Amino acid sequence: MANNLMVAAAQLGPIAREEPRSSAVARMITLMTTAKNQGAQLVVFPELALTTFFPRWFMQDQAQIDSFFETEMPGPDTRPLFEAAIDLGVGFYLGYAELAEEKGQVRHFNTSILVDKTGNIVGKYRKVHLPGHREHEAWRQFQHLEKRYFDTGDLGFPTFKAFGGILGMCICNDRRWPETFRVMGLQGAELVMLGYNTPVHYPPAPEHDHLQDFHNHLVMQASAYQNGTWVVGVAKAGCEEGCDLIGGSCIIAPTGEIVAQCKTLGDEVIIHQCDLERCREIQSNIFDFAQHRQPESYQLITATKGVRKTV
Ligand code: ING
Repeated sequence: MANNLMVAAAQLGPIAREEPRSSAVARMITLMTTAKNQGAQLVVFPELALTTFFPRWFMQDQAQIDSFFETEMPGPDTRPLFEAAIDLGVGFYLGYAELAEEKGQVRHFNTSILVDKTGNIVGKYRKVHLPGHREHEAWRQFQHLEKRYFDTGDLGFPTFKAFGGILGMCICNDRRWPETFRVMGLQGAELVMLGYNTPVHYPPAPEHDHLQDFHNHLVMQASAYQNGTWVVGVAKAGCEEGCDLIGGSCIIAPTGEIVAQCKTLGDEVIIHQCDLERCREIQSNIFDFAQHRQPESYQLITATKGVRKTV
């Protein structure tokens, strides 16, 4: 018995540093409307979709840094997106920079939310794997200061019962770490959504620049297959403030097959009918965790952060 969910990936082209949130929101409403017209029930937007990818610049003035963050969600700039979703009757994943005051502390997170078709936030995730560095590194063509501007996500990798299935979220660099998807796989995730901002040029290893698109799909396809889950990966793409970002937004089946892929580096919608029941083909067979996993042999995975040589 199929359990179909029409999912759209709404890729964004570049967002200029001076582009107001209202402009990014207007572009996302256009994409959401296009997706709805093609039958979408759920629309996935990129990571940090409201502003330019600001970690590419070194900033010291906290007010300037905080200008890229949202203090409320929805807020005045994002409410139109929520209202459009309610009018259209679609849900969405949104990546944004979250400024939170919790237990008397101000925290900064690279966050995503899952919003249902009535405009309720039914899920929140805060990015765990923060790539890049903390201090200005002049040798780099551009900075990647996520470790400077964001706190490590403190919500783990939760899953959410929504849209008729078990859904999970992660963000960008998280997709490169198999632990991300396995933790959600062990919760029975059937569809994992993620947004990304991935530069073509990777300063520490420029000899890998030509492999960025390959690595992007490699990790998402492997993670989909190894956990028997649908994966929807959505780029902020194109040349953004002089920095080339990869595209390659795609929808991947639990078999690891890419079933839909963006062809441009701009604002673009792709859509696919995701039968969540197809997860069973993998989760009840080759990756039936209860039948085949041997956790007693995996203890090192959580016992140590870095390499602990045994020879
Ligand atoms: N961006 C990049 C990503 O993980 C990166 C950082 C680029 C890491 C290229 C390795 C190679 O896709 C974010 N925002 O995490």
